[in-house]
Amino acid sequence: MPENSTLLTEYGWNATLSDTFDALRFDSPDAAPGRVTRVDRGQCDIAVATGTVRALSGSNALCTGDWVAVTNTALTNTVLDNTTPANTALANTTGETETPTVTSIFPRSSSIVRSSASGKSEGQILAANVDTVVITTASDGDVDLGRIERLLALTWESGATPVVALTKSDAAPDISTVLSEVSAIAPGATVLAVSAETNEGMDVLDAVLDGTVAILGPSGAGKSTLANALLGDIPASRVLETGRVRAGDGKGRHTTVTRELIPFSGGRTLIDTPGLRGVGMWNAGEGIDKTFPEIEEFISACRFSDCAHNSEPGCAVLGALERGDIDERRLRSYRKLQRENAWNAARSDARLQAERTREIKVLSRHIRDHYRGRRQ
Ligand SMILES: Nc1nc2c(ncn2[C@@H]2O[C@H](COP(=O)(O)OP(=O)(O)OP(=O)(O)O)[C@@H](O)[C@H]2O)c(=O)[nH]1
Ligand SMILES: [Mg+2]
Ligand SMILES: [Zn+2]
Repeated sequence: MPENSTLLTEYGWNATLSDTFDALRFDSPDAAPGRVTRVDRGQCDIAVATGTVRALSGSNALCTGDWVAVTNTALTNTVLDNTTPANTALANTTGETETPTVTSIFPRSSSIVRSSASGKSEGQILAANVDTVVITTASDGDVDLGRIERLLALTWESGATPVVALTKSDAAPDISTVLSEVSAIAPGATVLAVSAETNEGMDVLDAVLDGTVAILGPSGAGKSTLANALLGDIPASRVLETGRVRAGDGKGRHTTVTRELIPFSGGRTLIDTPGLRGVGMWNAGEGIDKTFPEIEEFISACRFSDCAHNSEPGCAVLGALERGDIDERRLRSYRKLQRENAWNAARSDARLQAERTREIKVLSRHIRDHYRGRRQ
């Protein structure tokens, strides 16, 4: 382990990561290990053993939670605590500036991916190396079961463990009904009613959170408020900003704008995230199956292996629906996520195909020009 690794330990540094780093360092012996705490516009904040540095991401597509090898951190002679914005470039002894730069990313133990909001055909990684995802929903208004199922599918697919937190339980008119409704659609996941106001359920929530914890959910669900409650006594400058919801529909105002990783008790870290507007399925087939185990159970019994469970003869899923073994809303939700997943997969295939065709065209033009050049 590098000297003075106490700070990194707060960010989750351990012996396994240290071994990975030793293997990665091969190409850049002066690099130091660090963890990405925030990313914006080609730059990122990285926690290293001596503090936090502002670094260039190099050619790497980084996201919050990534472990990286970064060069030029030795120039950070000022040890920065977490209350100061990270430094930019620092002058070295000869007066030149050398900006800390990420040279490589550690392989990710998990990544939370959704189909990108921009309509591009790639997935967007929301956070990396996450162990627990807290799926938040405010319990004082209408609870969107379909959205919880989406987030469950995304979480199961990532390899992280989901915990569903029904926030603002102090303001819920009937929390026990919400709790049983949501528990019924989240098989295998812990579902808790919590209040940052009265502290209800906060101890239990704290106890089930492990490793790197990402808090996801729509704007106004109370993610940052929950994060602050979990963080407990922290300097005022580190308290996350929270915002009131709209009076009419209880929607939030997108107060949080970056995904930020913060160390918290027990060597764990917390990632607060901006409110999610939409969560598209991306390569989430297994996650979807795990979200709907009572449907998945029947699929192998369908007559056709490519059964879409719509009207196909010999469909075991529709049989189960008729017998009342499967809930109709669940089946609709399942079909919707499956369709979306298949569509996004086809879209990315089509794009890869188009890219390949274009490459071949460019290549053949090069070859043609090359031979033409030789003939002249
Ligand atoms: N009554 C009550 N209100 C809460 C609770 N938790 C959060 N709120 C309120 O809900 C509103 C939104 O809280 P935030 O923590 O900013 O929500 P957020 O999910 O971080 O929202 P974005 O950053 O916009 O995504 C604020 O007015 C909070 O005071 C709670 O446990 N009880
Ligand atoms: Mg917030
Ligand atoms: Zn079927």
